[in-house]
Amino acid sequence: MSTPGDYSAVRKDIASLLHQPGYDDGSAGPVLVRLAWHSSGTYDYETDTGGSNGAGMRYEAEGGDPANAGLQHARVFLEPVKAKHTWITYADLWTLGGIVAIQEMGGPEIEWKGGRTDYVDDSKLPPRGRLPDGAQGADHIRFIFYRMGFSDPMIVCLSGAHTLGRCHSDRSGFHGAWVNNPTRFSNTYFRLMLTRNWKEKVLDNGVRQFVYYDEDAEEELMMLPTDMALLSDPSFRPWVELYAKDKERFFADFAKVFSKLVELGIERDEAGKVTNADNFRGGYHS
Ligand code: CCH
Repeated sequence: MSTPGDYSAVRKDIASLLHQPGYDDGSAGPVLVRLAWHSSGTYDYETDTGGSNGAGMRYEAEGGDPANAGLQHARVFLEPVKAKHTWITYADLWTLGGIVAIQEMGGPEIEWKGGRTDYVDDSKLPPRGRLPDGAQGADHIRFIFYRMGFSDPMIVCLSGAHTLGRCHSDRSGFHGAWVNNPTRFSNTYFRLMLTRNWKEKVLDNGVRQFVYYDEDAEEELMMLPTDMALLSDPSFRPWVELYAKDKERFFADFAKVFSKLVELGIERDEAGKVTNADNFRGGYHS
């Protein structure tokens, strides 16, 4: 147990659980990043519903969404941290998990503030279908991300997180990693997207993706149809080119846009205190 509000103690414990030799590429990092993103990425500006407040993935309505398949691994990895620092809300823990993982995997430092609530407000529950479908194209990505208030450059920038982790046939139906060093945060996703000869492939399960066989790594790398849409769309593409050649710019922009992502639906006063969380039922708030 730590002092309530001691987020640095929580950060340390998250960092020390990332090394998971028996899991995927040996790190819990990528799936923690996906948990932070899917917690937040259900937000809809117009109706002010969804977002990380409420940690809705604990319940079947949101946790059982096929788009969230596999994220129970991330939640299980974080459970010992919650058991030790009982004062932290799941909503804070799941967003902080992604932030710490990115930094520990060599990515930028990202601003993060606590205070999210675990109180589930039924009127704020997101319907299913709020998260993007990798089988689709540019119109779909815009529809999903504009709803959260992101612009075209921000969409491209956020997509750079696909330099981390992999697709699992038993979770999304897609298969493989985007880069051959998927536990290191970098701009490799953009560089490979531009420079490799991606070929369409239909997997045995009927799912369509794009692949390139990397002879050095002796591994087949992949891109989703939505990833390839960033290349073919004239408004997205210049940003792919910029981030491929300017790693510093990618890191700086990513830090800003990911911190915006985890703040979706969180209202704060000037001192940074959350004003739309139920303090009595929602656990501790600093
Ligand atoms: Fe993603 N992502 N993502 N993604 N994603 C998948 C895996 C990861 C889409 C689809 C998929 C973002 C945007 C999109 C991560 C971070 C981000 C998978 C494989 C699919 C499918 C899931 C599986 O099988 O396990 C689509 C579509 C979009 C947008 O159009 C954004 C934004 C982020 C974060 C900023 C990370 C990390 C992973 C790897 C997870 C793992 O378990 O290794």
